[in-house]
Amino acid sequence: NKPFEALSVETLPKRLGENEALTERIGKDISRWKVREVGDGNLNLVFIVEGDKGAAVVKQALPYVRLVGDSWPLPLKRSFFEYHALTRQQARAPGSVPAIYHFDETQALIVMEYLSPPYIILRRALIDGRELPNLARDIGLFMARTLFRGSDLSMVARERKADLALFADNVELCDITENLVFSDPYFDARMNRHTSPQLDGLVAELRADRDLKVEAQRLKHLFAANAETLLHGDLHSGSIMVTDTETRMIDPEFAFYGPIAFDVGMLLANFWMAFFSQRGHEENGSRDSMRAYLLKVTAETWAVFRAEFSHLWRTERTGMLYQRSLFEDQGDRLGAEQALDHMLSGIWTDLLGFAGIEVHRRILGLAHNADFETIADQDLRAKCETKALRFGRHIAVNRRQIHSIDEVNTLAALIEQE
Ligand code: SR1
Ligand code: MG
Repeated sequence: NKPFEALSVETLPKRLGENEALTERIGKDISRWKVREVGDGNLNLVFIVEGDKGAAVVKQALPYVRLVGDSWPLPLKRSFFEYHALTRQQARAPGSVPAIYHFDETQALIVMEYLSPPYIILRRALIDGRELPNLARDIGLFMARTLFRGSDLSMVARERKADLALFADNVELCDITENLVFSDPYFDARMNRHTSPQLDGLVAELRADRDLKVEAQRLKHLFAANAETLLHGDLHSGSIMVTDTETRMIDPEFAFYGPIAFDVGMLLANFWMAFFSQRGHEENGSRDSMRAYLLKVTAETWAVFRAEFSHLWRTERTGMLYQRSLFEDQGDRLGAEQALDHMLSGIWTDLLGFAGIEVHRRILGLAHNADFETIADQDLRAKCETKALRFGRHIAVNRRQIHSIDEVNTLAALIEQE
């Protein structure tokens, strides 16, 4: 095995020209290969390689955080976790992730299906004001299936424990989340940046908000200690690709065992941020319909998640938790339903907390969202961000008192109209 070396547009054909997984799909004649580097994420290199027969994506991890540079080293093993998460997601929610053709651990690279146009990143589609009819269904099903089937509700305990040990080594990526999401936004951390100076007052207010800080740390505790299921770990709208009718999840390099509510909360937060940013994208007309659509998507995603999770609970509960022998086999169907209600209610309360702080970190921390970043008018952008921050604070701190997604969406609409 040759030691790791980062690929470049120039070196890729020579270095991967003998790779059968790749040549099988795109053709053997490397003189005909066209290579583009398209990575616009925070961490990795992403190449699209096109040949006579077709195209594929080559994704390679770098030994540092691309967004920051080599002053922030980051281990290559994240590629290993991404590969193993993708294979599990494919097994648990078939068709929801790109097909994987090849993995090279030493070179930290994954060769996978190219989701060609009209596929685009969901975040882009939402900024453009596109309403996608199947989005909520597809994501709701993906989350319910992967999160249920990766937990002790479904898996053989021994296998789950082995898997938990495997992913436990994804320490550095968890560390990013633990700091960037749960702590940094609430003090003057080195890498924080908020781009609208109009937010200074509110930022000071949030950092002095004891209830919020305590809640954020309770959520961090939950994130770190509740190894409930294999999470995607970074399920935001930049980690999802869409066409008008199809949806695929990508980029699970942050995968590890954590609370079910984390993926769901992070995802819903990204819909709410898209909602609060729409006012900044009205150059070509009102986004009233898009705002209504986004709230509908949050409600529908949660409804689909609940329905599918409940269905799996009733039909696939083969793990060591809430065994059928305790309930259904004794004719006690209500007992199993009671336990399901408890579980869903816990997920609901926690997801609101995770969603609230995800909103905060995307405006106050290191890694921002194009939803707000692409609003050219600084005052307008600051207004959108302020509303999102207030919303995030409210749902995080009051999460135990909020009982339905309609309540949350009513609140979001009220704040948005202020
Ligand atoms: C330094 S990495 C910053 C963020 O990018 C990733 O997509 C994760 O969301 C992470 O928190
Ligand atoms: Mg990513």
